[in-house]
Amino acid sequence: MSITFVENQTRHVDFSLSHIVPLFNPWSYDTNGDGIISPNEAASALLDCYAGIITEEQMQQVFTLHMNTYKEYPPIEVVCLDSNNNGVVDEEDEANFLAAYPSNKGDGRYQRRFDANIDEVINSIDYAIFYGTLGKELRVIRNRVKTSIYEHLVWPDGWDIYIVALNKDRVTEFIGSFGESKEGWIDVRHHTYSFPSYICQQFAVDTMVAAYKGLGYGCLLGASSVTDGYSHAFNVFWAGGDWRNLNNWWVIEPQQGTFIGSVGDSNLPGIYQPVLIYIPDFLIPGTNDIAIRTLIPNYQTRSFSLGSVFESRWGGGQSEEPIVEVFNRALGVV
Ligand SMILES: [Ca+2]
Ligand SMILES: [Ca+2]
Repeated sequence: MSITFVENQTRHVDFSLSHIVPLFNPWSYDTNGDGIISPNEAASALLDCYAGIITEEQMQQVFTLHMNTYKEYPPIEVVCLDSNNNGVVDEEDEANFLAAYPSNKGDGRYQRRFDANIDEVINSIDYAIFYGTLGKELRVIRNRVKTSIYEHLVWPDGWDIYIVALNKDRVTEFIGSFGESKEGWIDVRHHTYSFPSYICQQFAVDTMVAAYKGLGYGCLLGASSVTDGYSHAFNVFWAGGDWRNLNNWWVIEPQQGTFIGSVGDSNLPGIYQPVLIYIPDFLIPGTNDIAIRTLIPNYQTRSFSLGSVFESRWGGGQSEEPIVEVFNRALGVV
C-alpha cells in the first residue's frame, strides 16, 4: 500500500497490494472495555498465541499493555461493602451481608464490615446502605473519578511523589454524596460521630487510606485547619492545572460526603482552609500514625509550597481502615 499526497492536501490512498494484512490491535483483548488489560485478558492473549491465532510478537504487545495498565490495588478491608475484595459489590457480598443481617455486636452473626454506620447493630439502616451499593464496580468508579493528569513533585532531598488530578464532578462516586443520599464505594460518611474515639481526624484518615487503596497514591489527601484554637481534619484533592494555585485544590468534608469548595475561594469557611495538606509515607511502627510530608498553602501569595523535608506525623488514632505499612508512591499513577 502506498500513500501519496496531492496538491490540495487531501490524501489519496492507493490500494495496489494484492491483499491487505489486517492491523493487529492489542486493545482488542480489553474485552470489557475498561481501558485496562487485566490478568485474565492477558491470559487469553497467551492462549491465543499457543493456539497460533496471534503471533508471539502480538502477544507481547498485549502483555506490554497489561504491564502498563494493570495495577494491583490493596483491598479496602473495612470501610466498603465489597467483602470478597473482588472490586464489585456482588451476589456473594449480598449473601455475606444477609448472613450477618440482622444482628447485634456480640452475636456470632455480627460482622463489623456490614455495620456500615458502626452503631453496633446491623439493621434496616445498614440494609439500605448495602443495597445502595449493590452492583457498583470499583474499576468503573476509578476510571470515572481519576483523570490521566498528574504532576511530579520533588523535595530538595530527592523524595518525590505524583499527585493525580480527580474529576471534581465525579469524586462523590467514590466517597458517597450525603445531600443526595448517593452511595459511593466507601461508607465512611455513615460512621457515627463518637467523641473522642471517632471524630473528624478518623473520618479524614479513613477516607485518605481507603482512597489510597481504592484509587491509588496522591489522589485524595488529608488536610487540617486551625481556627480559634480548634483544629479540624478533612480531605482535599487536586483537580488539575497549576498545583501551586490554591484555586486548583478542592475540599471534601468526609463526615458527610459533602463537597465544600475550592481552597482558593475567599468565602471558604475558616475551618476548611487547610494550614497543611498531608502526604503519606509510611506507618510509624508501634503506632497508628502516618509519617507524612506536607504541602503548605500561603493565603497571601495564594499558592502552595513543599513542606519541610523532615518527616512529621499525622495520627490515625482509632481510625478503622488498616493503614498500610508503606505507602507505594507509584500505586495507580498513570
Ligand atoms: Ca465483591
Ligand atoms: Ca448499623
